[in-house]
Amino acid sequence: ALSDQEWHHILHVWEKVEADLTGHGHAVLIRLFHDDPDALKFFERFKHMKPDELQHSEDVKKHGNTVFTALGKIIKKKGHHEAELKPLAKSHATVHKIPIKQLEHISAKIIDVLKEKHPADFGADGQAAMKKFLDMFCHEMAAGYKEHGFHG
Ligand code: HNN
Repeated sequence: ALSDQEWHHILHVWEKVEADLTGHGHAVLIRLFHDDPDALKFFERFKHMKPDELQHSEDVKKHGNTVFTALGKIIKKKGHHEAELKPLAKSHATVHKIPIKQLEHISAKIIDVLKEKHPADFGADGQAAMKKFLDMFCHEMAAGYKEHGFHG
């Protein structure tokens, strides 16, 4: 579990993120698709787009907002996020079939983007706390996946 101090660090940088959830989510997705083009194949709607199209796609922006809105809702529960996580584990296991590796990849990109966009509000302690949270998130998603028989 995370300490109050760790949640404080995470919520502090998240306040900055919320000024532009779409921009942050979009930046993370673009980074993910650039560094790991395999990630694109999970998106029927994006998988034929070239880098330049991805960069300008309203649909990719909208999905960035979806992902970051979901993440924010979980973060704000400060560990009491069962009700938010369960349906996500179910849909990502049974409908989207997203391997846990992809969740781990995007976690690393989230930290990279926050480091770049908020150097003053996301120092070593904040980065460590966010990593701990995202590791926990991936771990709990993996546990949820298993309940649905998906071992991705
Ligand atoms: O559960 C749902 O299907 C609702 C939509 C949703 C949400 C709230 C999705 C989602 C979809 C459906 C998009 C749609 O219908 O518009 C798809 C195809 N995801 C994907 C695919 C891949 C994917 Mn994710 N998600 N998501 C969320 C919410 C959060 C969320 N998703 C994630 C990753 C890493 C990938 C593979 C690249 C992802 C993460 C990390 C999060 C954050 C909690």
